[in-house]
Amino acid sequence: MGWDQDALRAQFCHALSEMYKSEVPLYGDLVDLVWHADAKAVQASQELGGPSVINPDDVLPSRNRVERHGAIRLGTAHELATIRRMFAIMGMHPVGYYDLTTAGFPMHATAFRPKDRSSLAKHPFRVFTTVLRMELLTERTRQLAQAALNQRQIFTDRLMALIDLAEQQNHRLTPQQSAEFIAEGLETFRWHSKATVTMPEYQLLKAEHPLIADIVSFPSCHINHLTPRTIDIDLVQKLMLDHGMPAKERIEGPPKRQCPILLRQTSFKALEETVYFRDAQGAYVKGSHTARFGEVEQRGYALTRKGRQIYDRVLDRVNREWAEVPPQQSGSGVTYEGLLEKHFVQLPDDLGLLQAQNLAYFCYRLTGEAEKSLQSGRVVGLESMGLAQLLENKIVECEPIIYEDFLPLSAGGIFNSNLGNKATQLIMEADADLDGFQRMLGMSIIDEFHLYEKMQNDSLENCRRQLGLQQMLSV
Ligand code: OOG
Ligand code: NI
Repeated sequence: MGWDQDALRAQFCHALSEMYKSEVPLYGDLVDLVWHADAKAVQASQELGGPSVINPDDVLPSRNRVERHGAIRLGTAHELATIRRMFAIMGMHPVGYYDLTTAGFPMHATAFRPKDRSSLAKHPFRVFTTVLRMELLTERTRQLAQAALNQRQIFTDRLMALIDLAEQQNHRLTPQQSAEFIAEGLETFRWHSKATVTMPEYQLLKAEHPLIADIVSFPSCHINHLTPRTIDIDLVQKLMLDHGMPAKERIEGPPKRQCPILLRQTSFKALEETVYFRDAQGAYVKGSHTARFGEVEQRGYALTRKGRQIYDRVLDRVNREWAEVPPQQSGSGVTYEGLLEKHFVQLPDDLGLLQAQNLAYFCYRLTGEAEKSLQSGRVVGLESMGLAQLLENKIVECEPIIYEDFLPLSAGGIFNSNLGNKATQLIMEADADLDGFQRMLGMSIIDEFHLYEKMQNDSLENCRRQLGLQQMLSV
């Protein structure tokens, strides 16, 4: 078979998932549970009948069944730049900048993912990639972190050679090289229980922030979670609790809605695992580390900048009100979910309104009717119609575009639930540092809104051409 970047990405994701299942068996249980929940959700909707019946072929195309995201945490510019080169070979590019100081972490992030529609449709594997911000650490921790990070090499020599080779070959690998690339690439993400620092050093790092210790203390950048996608996250949350999994307290992101938006996430909490530290005599002493977990996500529609502003504002309001609910009043009937429901009415829960008010992104296409009419002759009066009328007259139809990215506050919630809710607040009056991130990365980050807008505009341009219209169509 010839070169197929999408297939390489799919194979890598599958291999990583298998490796993580063997490392963290509870993740395998979670994947099974998601399959079970999705099957149940489809069945329940079919029994219910009516317009909301889920057609498994629509909702669970091959993409949903294989869909995963993962997360890694890096320490240095060299690590970030090399990961960028490695992911590029699999058609994954840095999209979006996430400032995590807003959630209280001395870190920032991007997501490596496919960027065009056809690659996303084939396999949307994405990796949330966090980098430590050295300048935000205290002097002592920074020195320790730098020393530990400078002596580790998270990429095998063979992987480095394969990356060089691929870059010389126009980002292509032979089948033999692809197989090697997967095997060598997995090593970067593999778990190692032998720390590169001593126990006192680990404790020092951890006291400043548990995530600093996680990033700095080990010889690889172990994958810290993988996340299958579900069509019913509320059911998954319930099943996790029923099965006695250590589920986090609540689902992150927007509430359950008719029109799902952005991203809802939940996870089982990180497990405490045995690790070994070398002592002054070179002998290993037993300790423990808590970092690795399993997560589930339900994806909804991508919001425009305008829609996203409303989302951010509403969520901020909810969080502020929630922070004001005194703990002793937890029996007062005020729940976080209740606040979400109450305030999210500000964001229309109706496909037509989301479209008409330009709050979400859509792909447009001609209706079957319109295509037939066009084939049998000209459709008159088109020139005077704008997009709204074309939609109203059922000449054009639209479908919401799925959100392919992440949410910084939700990420913070996921991080936090894995820190035993100790939420160590460190420096954090710090500003975002997109420039600094891009310097470490060695290239610019792609703006996610730009990608959605382009998909929408391309689809509108297609409609325009098919209809033979002069003027451009816009929302
Ligand atoms: C990344 C947390 C962010 C998500 O789904 O929002 C994330 C991490 O824990 O390293 O994966
Ligand atoms: Ni995640």
